[in-house]
Amino acid sequence: MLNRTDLRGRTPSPAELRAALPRAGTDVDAVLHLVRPIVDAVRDRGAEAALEYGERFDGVRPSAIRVPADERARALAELDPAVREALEEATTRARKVHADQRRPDVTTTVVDGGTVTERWVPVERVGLYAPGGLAVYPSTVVMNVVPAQTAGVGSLVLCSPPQAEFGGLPHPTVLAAAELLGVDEVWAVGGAQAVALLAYGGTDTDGAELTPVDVVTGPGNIYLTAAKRLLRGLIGIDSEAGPTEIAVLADDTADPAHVATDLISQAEHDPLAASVLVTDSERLADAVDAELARRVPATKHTERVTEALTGKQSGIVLVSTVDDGLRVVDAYAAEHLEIQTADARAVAARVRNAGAVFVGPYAPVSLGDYCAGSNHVLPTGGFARHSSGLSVQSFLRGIHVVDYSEEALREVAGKVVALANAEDLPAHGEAVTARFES
Ligand code: HSO
Ligand code: ZN
Repeated sequence: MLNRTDLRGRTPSPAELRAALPRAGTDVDAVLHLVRPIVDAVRDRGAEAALEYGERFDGVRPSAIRVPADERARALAELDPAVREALEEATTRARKVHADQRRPDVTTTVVDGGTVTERWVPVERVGLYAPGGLAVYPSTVVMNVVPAQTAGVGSLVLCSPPQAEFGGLPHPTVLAAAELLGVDEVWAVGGAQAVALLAYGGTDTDGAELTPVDVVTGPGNIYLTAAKRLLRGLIGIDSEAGPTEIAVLADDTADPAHVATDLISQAEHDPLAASVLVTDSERLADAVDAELARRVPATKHTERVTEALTGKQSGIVLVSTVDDGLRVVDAYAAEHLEIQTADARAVAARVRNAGAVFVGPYAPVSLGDYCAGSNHVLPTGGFARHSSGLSVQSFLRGIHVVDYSEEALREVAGKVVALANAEDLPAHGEAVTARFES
């Protein structure tokens, strides 16, 4: 059922590969003109405008943006104990991994009496986004909150769209996850209007202050991404997230049922999700196709899975060797890359571009989605060539602290003056020499 691209016997350049590979063109620029008026309205009219857009797009208008504390406590009390236990396990594992990401401040002694310290300081206040839409994502609450808390962010706001079914509150599992993790505030607002309200702040319907944040992270639809692009600068953002992607690099040793179920698992997110198999084995390709034909009609979300798998963004890429396959997956730079080959560890160690790599038969992407300890907010659309997934680092700034003694400055004064004069900025040099005029 998957489209095939046959690259056997060809040696395309990375640029040619990128053009030849299946990929959805999500054109964020194309919706900027729709999102700009929303952002402007929220800037000018705050919560009132955000609620109007919520009514239009989510079909419900909560009485206030900020979710009352008792609603959060109730959601947690009513949460299925098995889900609570699973969320706690996911959180514990994520905390373990993210705690190890913390970097110590580093002081370098450049010369006697002259030091530069890189001091890692968390941002003050962040807005985290958990999407609604086709599915609900309490796991995304974990993946956003854990690195922010581990970084030491002082104040956390979680935004999630209001749900008509739940009287204008975000989904109860999202509320429960926020409560479990100790998020400071939850706002019932989604999409572009959520990003704008986080960036500009405003006054809630009950007169309470909605204080702006410094950074907004978390995945969402194309309109939310467009709002992040428009507001970047006023706020910091994580990598722009598009529809989810899985690439599997597999050879003849892979189990076709594993490959097929993993391709289906990510296709389940979105009709625009991408599932790509790269293999040097036509036999495996045929077997995976046969598994898909059998499993897709039986899966719960057949319709969106079928749309995703048969879309132009998904497919099988046939290559001559696993080495050629590595070149293909590097050019593709998938959000998630599974290596299901002989000696998978050695192959995985050679991957250059991917949001996250899953090694061997027992590390499916859905393990990483929930309980591996790794983060699942990852770069999509080829952004893995230049960006990382969400981590503690996403919430820290490295501040250079420069500390020089009189002697250390005197020693280098001539060099500063020479460079300042070379740039025709003599006042820069004079700021140094003035200190040594008696
Ligand atoms: N695969 C998604 C994350 C997710 N999956 C959440 C299930 N729930 C993007 O990495
Ligand atoms: Zn997933």
